Amino acid sequence: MVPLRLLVNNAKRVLPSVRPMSAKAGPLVDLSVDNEGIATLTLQRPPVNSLNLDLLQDIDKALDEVTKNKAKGMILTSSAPTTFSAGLDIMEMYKPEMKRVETFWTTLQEVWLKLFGSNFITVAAINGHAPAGGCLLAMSCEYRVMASGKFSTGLNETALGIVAPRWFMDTMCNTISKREAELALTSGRMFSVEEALKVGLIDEVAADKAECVEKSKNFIKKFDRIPPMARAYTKQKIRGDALDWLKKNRQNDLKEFLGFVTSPKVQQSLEMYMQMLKKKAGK
Ligand code: CO8
Repeated sequence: MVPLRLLVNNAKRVLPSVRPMSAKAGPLVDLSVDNEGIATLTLQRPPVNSLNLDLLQDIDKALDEVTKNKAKGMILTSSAPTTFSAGLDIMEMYKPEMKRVETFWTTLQEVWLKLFGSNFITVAAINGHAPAGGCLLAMSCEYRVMASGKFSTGLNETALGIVAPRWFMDTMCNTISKREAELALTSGRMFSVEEALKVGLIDEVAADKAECVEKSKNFIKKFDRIPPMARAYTKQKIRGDALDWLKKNRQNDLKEFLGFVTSPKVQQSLEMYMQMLKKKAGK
């Protein structure tokens, strides 16, 4: 794996005239920072950015880089034309090798803790479909701008016969009302862009990806006059209960996931679901 590199992002303060910077961060993600200190983390695992172990590990490293380089904000987006992320890679959970699937889940936990709990400002520029784990990533950010189109987002686990982990639910309850979250989670509801906007699952709609990114930057810039420390502490306090729960229950959560993923019934559901996806694609 190519090591992540992130060019210095404090160019505005130190070298005001320096051109916008971009660093190829690795094969599965791209990390760039503009001269205003806004990082863009682009998921680029074709075709649909399904979150396998390698992609999660690259996201994890990229989040460390953004923290280390003190970017003031980060936009999370995707290079795929019509998908933000298809969620967890089902192939990681189908007939899994135990050591790998364990690392897979603990890496997902780590990514969530870093993204949901980041001190820097986070915005998801959702340029396409964002089901399940894709929705989790988007909801873990502080603000969401979604491209208009026939896209959908939501936590569909229940519809697949899966129970979303507690911290997935907490993330949704942090985004929309508990009442709306309960209705959505129990029915595995997928929201159209318009529905997502209405319920507050996304904050703004944009015409296309470029406008998503522009609106995301505008959101980050709104905080230019807010002292960063006060902002970060406030975010930490509001998100504290959910973060503390996972920090204290990581082992149990892993155990629960491993029990789930090794159950024959779940394996059967995953197999049927993969077949359905392939059939849909006419393959
Ligand atoms: N994992 C693996 N492969 C996938 C996934 C996925 N999540 N999604 C799509 N693919 C594959 C397809 O099978 C297809 O493969 P191939 O080219 O070999 O046929 C390829 O990616 C492209 O997919 P599509 O043709 O479907 O692409 P579209 O652009 O038409 O549609 C969508 C994009 C809308 C994203 C569509 O692919 C889709 O709906 N995918 C499934 C999304 C989903 O339901 N994900 C759920 C994953 S589970 C999860 O994230 C949380 C689990 C929590 C576990 C909790 C345990 C306790």
